[in-house]
Amino acid sequence: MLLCSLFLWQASRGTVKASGNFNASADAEVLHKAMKGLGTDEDTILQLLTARSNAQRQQIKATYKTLFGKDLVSDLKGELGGKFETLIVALMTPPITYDVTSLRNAIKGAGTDEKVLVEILASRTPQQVKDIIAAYRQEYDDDLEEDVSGDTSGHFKRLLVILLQVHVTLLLHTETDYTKALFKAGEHKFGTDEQSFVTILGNRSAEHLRKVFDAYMKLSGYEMEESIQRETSGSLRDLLLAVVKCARSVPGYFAETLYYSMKGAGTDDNTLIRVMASRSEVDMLDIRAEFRKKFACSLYSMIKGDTGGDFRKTLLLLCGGDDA
Ligand SMILES: *[C@@H]1O[C@H](CO)[C@@H](O)[C@H](O)[C@H]1NC(C)=O
Ligand SMILES: CC(=O)N[C@H]1CO[C@H](CO)[C@@H](O)[C@@H]1O
Repeated sequence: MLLCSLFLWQASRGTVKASGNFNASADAEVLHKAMKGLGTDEDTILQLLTARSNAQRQQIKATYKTLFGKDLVSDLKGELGGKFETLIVALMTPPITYDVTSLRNAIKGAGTDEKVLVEILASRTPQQVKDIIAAYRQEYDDDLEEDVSGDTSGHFKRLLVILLQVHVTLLLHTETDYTKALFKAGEHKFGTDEQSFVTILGNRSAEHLRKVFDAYMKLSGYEMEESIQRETSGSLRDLLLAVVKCARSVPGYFAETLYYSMKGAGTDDNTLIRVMASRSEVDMLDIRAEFRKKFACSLYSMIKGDTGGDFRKTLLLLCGGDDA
């Protein structure tokens, strides 16, 4: 019941929607024509793909293969380049596969891209995490938890592993017990008992965690975020903050993530692409609303001012409108 209404709610809060009179063959032909001969009609490609749901894009890909004997994504890669290509390929990838690929690259690349681990594992629903673990095993014949453990350390690793263990029993204690433990962990003691933060925040019920935050505020006089800022550092701090922010509001967390990906000199294109591609069908309308509440400009105007060309145009279509 809850899952069902959550799903309906999510499905209706995206900016990208399934096209009403969809014809995969017609779309495959349009894309083929846009890539035929000399030069590429980028505008046709980006207009068409942002006006289809991810599921429809998969149908276009299959039909393209049947009609032309070629892989649509390979053809797109051959014609496009740079961050525009990365964004289009992201849109062509099914959501779970996209998360799995992002995690794999974050772990297996040179060094570990902790940002990607934090963003995906803190924000996805328990069911999505389950699907990600299964798809990761199927795709790479590896265990995601083992790979994450092998690449991280300390309490950061411990909380990531807890977030991956979606099957563990939740909510055994009352809020008051938790809050007292947190308070003892964060504010009463000299130094910090990070283990307590990690264990308590690893309990994935957002509703439960929000009650804990309220009780914590009453008891300590501090917001959870303030205590985390003061008592922890580095990747662990980033992960704890992401978990707290996602428990308060997932769209709010992504609004901040998008803002900081574009703020200051240089844009974090990978984060911008990942969030815009993965949330466009889920909760982009809510992200825009949260963005407008938190910051002095709209998401639309910030994207417009920060990037250029076909890449910018595609992002603006995914954003789906301005909020003055
Ligand atoms: C879909 O498009 C193809 C190619 O343009 C066309 O031949 C076919 O009749 C269309 N199908 C429908 C149901 O409109
Ligand atoms: C995932 C997680 O951290 N679960 C914990 C939730 O809280 C109970 C009670 O403290 C723990 O036993 C669980 O391990």
